[in-house]
Amino acid sequence: MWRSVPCIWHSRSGEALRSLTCTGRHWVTTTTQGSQHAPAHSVKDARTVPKEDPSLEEMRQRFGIDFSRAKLGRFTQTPPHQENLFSNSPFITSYLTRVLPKEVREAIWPDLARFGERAVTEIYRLGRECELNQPYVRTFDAWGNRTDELVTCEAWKSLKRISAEEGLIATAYEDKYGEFDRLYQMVKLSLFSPVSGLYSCPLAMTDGAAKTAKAVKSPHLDKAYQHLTSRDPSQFWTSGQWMTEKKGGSDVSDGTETVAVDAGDGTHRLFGYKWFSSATDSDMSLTLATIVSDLQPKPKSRNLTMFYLETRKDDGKLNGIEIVKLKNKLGTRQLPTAELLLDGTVAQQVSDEGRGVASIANMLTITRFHNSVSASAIMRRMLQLGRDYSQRRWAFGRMVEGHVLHQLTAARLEVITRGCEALTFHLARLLGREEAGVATEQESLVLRVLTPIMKAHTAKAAMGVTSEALECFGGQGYIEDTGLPSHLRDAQVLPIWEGTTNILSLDFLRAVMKSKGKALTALHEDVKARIQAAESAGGPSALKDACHAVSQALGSLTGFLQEHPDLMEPAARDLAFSIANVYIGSLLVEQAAWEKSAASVEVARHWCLDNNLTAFMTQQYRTDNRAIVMEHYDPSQVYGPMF
Ligand code: UCC
Repeated sequence: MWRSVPCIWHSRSGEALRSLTCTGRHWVTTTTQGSQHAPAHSVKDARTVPKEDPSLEEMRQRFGIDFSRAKLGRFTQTPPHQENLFSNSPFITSYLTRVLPKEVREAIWPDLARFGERAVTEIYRLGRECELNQPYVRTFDAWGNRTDELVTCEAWKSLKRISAEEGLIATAYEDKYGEFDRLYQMVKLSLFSPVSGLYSCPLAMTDGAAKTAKAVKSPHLDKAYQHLTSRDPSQFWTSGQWMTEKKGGSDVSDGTETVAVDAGDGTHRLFGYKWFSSATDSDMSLTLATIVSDLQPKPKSRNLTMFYLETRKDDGKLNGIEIVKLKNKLGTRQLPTAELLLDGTVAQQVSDEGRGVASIANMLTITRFHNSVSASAIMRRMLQLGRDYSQRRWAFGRMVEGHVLHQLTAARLEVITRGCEALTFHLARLLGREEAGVATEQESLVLRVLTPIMKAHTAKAAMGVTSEALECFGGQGYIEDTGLPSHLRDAQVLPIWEGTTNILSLDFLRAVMKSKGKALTALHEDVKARIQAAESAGGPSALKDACHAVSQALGSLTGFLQEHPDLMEPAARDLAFSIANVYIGSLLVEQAAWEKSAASVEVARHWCLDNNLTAFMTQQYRTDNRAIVMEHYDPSQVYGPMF
């Protein structure tokens, strides 16, 4: 481990002035004045020794020069190095090896390995540039003309080109590998997402729009579909998803004020205010509005319709849209998110009247997948950086990676991350099967109920893991120049957009109700079958306890559901997380039973045995929780609004 290569500095005349050699415990610095001893670890990496030309010091002394840089010490820390997000990712590579047919694996593996490298080299640099050159709006030109020009950096534009070239959307729609297209795309997206300067967000909505266009089959969306799924950068379009309004963040159906008026030429004109439109530079958007007419001048409640619009007219001007302002957000600042006024925007109706939410739900499903892919990928990225750094950072007499408490902390993060990867990529596989028309009814039910649960679970995990992983860098994790803190800021959006944790927990319940309980039976059968298969596969005996723990947790989940149907709503969140835990347990056991490696078995055991897979607080659900929260709150004793 010690670098004992002597480092010899020369004066201009070539005379050796100083040498640096390592005795094992100490570095010995030999100068014209003698030798100094320093602990070896303080200069262990030759790159950490500043190489000032010693002839400068000689000149200072010869001519009595008083000017010299202040000494800041000798040591500088080597930064973390980046790994290939695909090739060095233990779960993804092993999972794909298990589930992909040989011919598909051989066809896509080189592309994923190549893209994994491109991601952490070229794309990472572009993403960083987007973080440093954030978008802004030039509302007026110098002569007072309203322009609403959205200015994005060149790197942001390059990321659009790369997204098309790499087929980051197209891959899911080309039917090249049938039921595996979606999985291939999602794995590729996971390599892009954590280094992409948040270009992953416009791609999420673009993918959602492509899926919606395919599902709703409106002729008005044919052209859009071609653009959204193009690999040609000159043809490739991105899409917005303008759902959020001031009154309707989560409650879209009751809070949407935008109205649509029939223009009599086959189009509608939209009037409204979209409060949170991400990727304002997109070429098109899907949005919701209530149709009004002379017969129905007041918007009918909960009667939303989906519309398609192109953001610019043929002359390049905005299509009846004003960019009122860009949002000042906690994170995701690379991403132009705006408040938009729609003032006569030309749009095409692309769903039946009143079927807006049901139609745009196609988009929600896909963007929720992207959320989970991003969550899993940000965790993987942080763990990769952290493990490399732990090999370069010396503290308390050894490298950080040599401390047992660090090893345990990092292993816990690894287990959580693998669980999220297992859930996300397994569901991506089911989504691909459904899209290819080969999913069983059970698989479709599982996919519907687990999609919101997956989004909720992975987003929360990403916050915890990213925060903990920053600690692995000590104070440097808090310093902007390292590029690390933005990961935590950006991760905080994951539990918020595309449905908060409570909204998703209720969405899961609604899906269960709609299926008349069949979805829960499907989940139960799925987990049971996976555990039975793992047990009968004769895998490592160390997995027996893990299988048992999952089966027991499944029993306690079923028991709770049977005994307390009246508590579904207050228990929705705990149910969602318990189901995620149990399902992930079954997936990790399945993977370990096949892989049989010591690490995969330990991961499954950590997950299944070291956590309570289910947690129901029956007493809490019945408590007057409002009374706890509102204790000492008196609305007459407040001091006016904040801001
Ligand atoms: O726009 C945004 C920013 C974009 C940024 C994207 C980037 C993310 C990627 C990150 C990568 C880095 S954020 C906008 C986000 N907004 C939301 O997520 C809305 C949250 N609220 C909900 O999810 C609500 O549950 C609603 C709006 C979906 C519920 O509204 P309703 O009207 O109460 O809905 P209903 O009555 O429950 O359902 C209406 C219909 C039903 O179909 P039918 O009528 O046939 O029975 C439902 O089954 O819609 C169907 N439906 C669904 N179908 C509702 N939810 C779903 C679903 N999740 N999947 C399938």
